[in-house]
Amino acid sequence: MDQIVQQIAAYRQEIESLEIGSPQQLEEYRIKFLGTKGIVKALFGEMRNVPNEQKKAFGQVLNEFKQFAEAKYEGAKEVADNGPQAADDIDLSLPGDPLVAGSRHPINLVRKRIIDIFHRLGFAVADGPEVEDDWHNFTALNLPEHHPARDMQDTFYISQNPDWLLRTHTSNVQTREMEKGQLPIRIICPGRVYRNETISARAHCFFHQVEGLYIDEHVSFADLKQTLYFFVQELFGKDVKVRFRPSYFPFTEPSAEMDISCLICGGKGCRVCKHSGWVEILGCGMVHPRVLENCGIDANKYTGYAFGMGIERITMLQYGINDLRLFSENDLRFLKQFTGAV
Ligand code: 2U9
Repeated sequence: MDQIVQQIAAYRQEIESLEIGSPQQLEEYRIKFLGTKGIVKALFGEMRNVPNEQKKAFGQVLNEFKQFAEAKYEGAKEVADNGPQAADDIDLSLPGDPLVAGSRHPINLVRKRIIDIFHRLGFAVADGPEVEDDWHNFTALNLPEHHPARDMQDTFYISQNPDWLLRTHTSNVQTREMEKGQLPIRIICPGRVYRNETISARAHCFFHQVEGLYIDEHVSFADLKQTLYFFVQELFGKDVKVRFRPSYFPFTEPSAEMDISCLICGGKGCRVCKHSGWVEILGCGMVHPRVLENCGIDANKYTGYAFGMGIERITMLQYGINDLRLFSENDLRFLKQFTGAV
């Protein structure tokens, strides 16, 4: 039986490589393989020589081969009868398949709104690398060597080079801009940042920030407060109240966190604001003189302010979203809810 099975495999290859291009070739094929004196019929005749215990398996091989040979015939006959579908067979007057219009991702919606507001205040958008060296992400920013933020637990390092990492904030764009030495500087830096966090409803290993930097002569904390107050009024409406709380960041001195009155309860107290009436929205401060000097700027002549915010956090507040993971799961049931938003 092995010999016949090998023979069938060879016939299969022959059929596969056959090109049937004319009605005459089609008829020749039919006679050779499917005719009353054809190969398929002859193979079925071999059944009587096969031992009883192998008959079932052989029958299966034969049937599959027969179907294969017939399918080749039917396919070639279809082309011979109707010809291959030509371009002019297509009816262009039929309605097309509907194109479903996409929509902006909520993170990009809010990112755009933030950029537009700062644009009106004279801020330009600056961009920089997501794979950064230690200097631009940490050292220049007065983040000392043993600062916990540098720990492997918090930062993704690039294995080929211990000096490279995935930026943990977009501040690297500002340090690079400052090093260019063209003053004044008035920029915002939107972008993706990476932190080695366990993924949960409140944390992810990547998220998006917008940071801002203004450096010139005589820039004061009052300028910072007024700019940020204008920003939140534009974003959340004129009724929003702000408060600044003292804080600490290695790259700013003095430093503060800015809260806004809770958008859900209007400041009365609810679950979102943990019954305080306030929600934290960003961090800010005057650029530390050591950071200015690190980047080649004369700290006796120039001062500057900086601020940073997480876009996910602002988007969650604006739309009442309670799980950070929704932003990166590509679930259309979530994303479609932003169709039409501008
Ligand atoms: C330079 C100098 C100073 C940027 C700043 C913050 C305060 C801040 C956080 C907000 C939420 C990061 O996304 S978040 O976790 N940011 O609180 N960022 S001041 O300060 C700079 C940046 C660059 C050269």
